[in-house]
Amino acid sequence: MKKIITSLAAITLFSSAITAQTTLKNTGNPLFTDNYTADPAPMVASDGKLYLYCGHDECFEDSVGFEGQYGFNITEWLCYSTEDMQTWTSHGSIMKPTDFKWAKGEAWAAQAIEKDGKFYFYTTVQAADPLNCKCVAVAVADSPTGPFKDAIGKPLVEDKMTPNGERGWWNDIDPTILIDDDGTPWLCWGNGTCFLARLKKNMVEIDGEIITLPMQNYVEGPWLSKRNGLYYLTYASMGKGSETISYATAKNITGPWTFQGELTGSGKDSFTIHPGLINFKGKDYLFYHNSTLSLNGYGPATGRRSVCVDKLKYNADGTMQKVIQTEKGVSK
Ligand code: FUB
Repeated sequence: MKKIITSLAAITLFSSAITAQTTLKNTGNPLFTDNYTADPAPMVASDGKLYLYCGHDECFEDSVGFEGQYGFNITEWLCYSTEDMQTWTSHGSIMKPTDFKWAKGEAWAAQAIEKDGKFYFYTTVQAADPLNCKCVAVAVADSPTGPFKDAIGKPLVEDKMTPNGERGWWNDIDPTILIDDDGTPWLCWGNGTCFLARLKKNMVEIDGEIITLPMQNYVEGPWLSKRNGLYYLTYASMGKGSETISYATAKNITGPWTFQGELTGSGKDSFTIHPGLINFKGKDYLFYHNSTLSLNGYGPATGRRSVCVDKLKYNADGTMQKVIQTEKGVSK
């Protein structure tokens, strides 16, 4: 095993659930080898730590995924944290899709953000009857590691709110959240179509119209960020047979957006790739996933992905340099 679990650091009690925290050393990519992990979403909290949220890929032969034997089977979201990118704490599961009473499963991509001492977790689930569609859900917690609870008791976005999307009931996945300099929260999401909406300052209601952002070669997995007054929309784009990461920039979040090309190639052995950009302690990083890890006798597969991280560099004009995916990652 590439990484060694160095200690059982703590046992934390949250709402009668027991979460074992383990400490992991960064020895390169993939970053975590205690679990299969996908759709990385980094967040820097006011406690100075970087928290990394991801889906727990659990596609195994005896557990058929909802896209077939080697497809996705993602039943919970995991959280990891670090103070230095070298030593990571695994906090285990922070939420399951079925914690949303109206959902029946599928822990697809998510992103968390801190506002006024609360942590908002925007995520994707499959709604149960009568909706039966992919939905954007929102949960809230007092701590970055939960416990997270459904914030509104219903979907934040459901299929009937996005009739203009080309993928129908499949549209409403992969939310990304940005709080603008004036305090306005913006939510962006979508598969096949990239949707954008303003949220009310309470973080849990759409404020006004849902618009679409034309993005070249767009598939899914948008990630909103802002740097030096310039907005960035980084997303999974269609490459040659598998996804790559591309990005666009804009002076106004509602557009026009300028396509800036590919930021990465495909994730090794993975059809999907999913960006998560963060500036942490003055350095920029791109999180993504590939499928190179063999764990407990199971090899790479569509539904057995692993989070990776590499350095991200900006040019003087604000464009990003192409990220080369490395095995060393940001390990020392
Ligand atoms: O993990 C399930 C889906 O795969 C995500 O929602 C997409 O972004 C893709 O990574």
